[in-house]
Amino acid sequence: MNLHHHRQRFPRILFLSITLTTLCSLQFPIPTAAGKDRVPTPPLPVLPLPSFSQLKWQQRELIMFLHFGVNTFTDSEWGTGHESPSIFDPAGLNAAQWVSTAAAAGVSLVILTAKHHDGFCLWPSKYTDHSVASSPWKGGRGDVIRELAGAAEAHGGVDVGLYLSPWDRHDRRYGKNLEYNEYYMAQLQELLTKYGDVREIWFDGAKGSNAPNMSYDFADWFAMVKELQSSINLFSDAGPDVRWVGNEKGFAGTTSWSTINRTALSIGNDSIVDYLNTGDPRGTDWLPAECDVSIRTGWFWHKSQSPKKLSDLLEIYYNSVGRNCLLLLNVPPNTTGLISDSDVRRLRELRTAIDTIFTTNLAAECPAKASSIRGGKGGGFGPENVLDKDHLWTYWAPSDRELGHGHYWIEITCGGPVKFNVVRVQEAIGLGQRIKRHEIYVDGDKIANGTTVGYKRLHRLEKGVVGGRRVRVKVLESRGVPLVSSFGLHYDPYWHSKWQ
Ligand code: FUL
Repeated sequence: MNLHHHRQRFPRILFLSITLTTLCSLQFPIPTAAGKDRVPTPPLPVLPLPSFSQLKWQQRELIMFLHFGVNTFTDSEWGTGHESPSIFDPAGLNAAQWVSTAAAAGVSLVILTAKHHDGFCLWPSKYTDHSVASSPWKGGRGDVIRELAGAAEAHGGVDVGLYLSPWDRHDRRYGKNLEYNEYYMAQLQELLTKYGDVREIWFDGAKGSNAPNMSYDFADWFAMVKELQSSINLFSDAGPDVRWVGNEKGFAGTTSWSTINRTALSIGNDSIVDYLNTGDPRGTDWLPAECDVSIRTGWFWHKSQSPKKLSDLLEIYYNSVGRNCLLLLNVPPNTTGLISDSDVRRLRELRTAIDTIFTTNLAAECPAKASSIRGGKGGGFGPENVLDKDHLWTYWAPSDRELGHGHYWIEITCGGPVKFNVVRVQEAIGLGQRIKRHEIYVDGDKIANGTTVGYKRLHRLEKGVVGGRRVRVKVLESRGVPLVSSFGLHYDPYWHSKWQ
């Protein structure tokens, strides 16, 4: 009796498991008990995740720094703090020109040095007379921040950020902990309550070696900033929202994690620059890197300097935006108070170049397939998502069953050969940064490889233009399953590979 039962059950189990396997491999949406197709849920996020403000920030890609102040008039980079306000007289200052220059370059955020290390304030602060109020500009009634905020509002689409140097070479309170921290807090409060929305605030860690000892109350400053402007991003070497990339060349690491351990960071600490540059796949904090670099040699305007070549700026773009970083490009206004024509022209060229390269995705019409699909075809996670216009929330997700096998791939096959020299890959970072190692193949030949991808990874092909029909992105290692949100093949006419 018992034996008979066993014989009966064995084929049924076999039948059931064959049916399930067949169903899964056909990759149809998973049927529910009620017989209805179940829409598959998104995969679990891999922590940490970006905040809403960090995601908005990341999508800006290119932002602009405006270094402007007494140094503009003294031809120096670090003012002594002894400059007389009488030298500040940018007679033709026109913040609308700064904003329109930024907008034409595709920049959606401009960060102005409200106060640099010299202590001179570009707004009439109530807490010092070392400001525009003591200058001849507009008879002492000017306010550069008001001009910028007004111009940005009038233009629309360009947000304002501010830099307030902690190191102050002018103010006598500097070095007296309580007094200077109070002064700094009071100025922060002015800046964050008088000028509308401020989207980013820069806390610079620089300090001269002979500067008086001073211990900044960063924790209190940061807390107050968030209370006054909840959606602002705070930048410093150590975040809390955006971190320094560890150099001023505009280059992120070839490995570039937006995750890091904040407990390992401190402001103005030279020993952490490499860690800042690469981030940390085991990091418990989402703290993406910002690449700051100047369009000229110096941060401030100098008559003797001119903007970098377009090819250098493109190199910077590929090594920052193309490595999961935001590019903060400094374009310093001159003594007239305008961005010089040469810089305006160079920025326009840069925008034209970026648009020329990236507006057309040569893979856009090519059918895509993948190693597996979460929930099967029609479940919303197919590889076709990597070719749509959304670079964040529609993505290809492989089946969980693939987890740990390490052979995830997506592949596009075009009707005819495509000629390209740039490959773009993007991850759905809203669910965490995952990819640790990847390779790109064209018709079976490996043409590029790398570690991280993050929001955006650009491979400018060393060997120049490649022609092929089938292009595969293979993910060899990842934290959880990889989620690819966008993929592109592009042609960069400005790229002259040393192999060509
Ligand atoms: C540095 C400063 O010392 C430079 O003058 C400049 O402002 C740069 C962005 O940050 O730390």
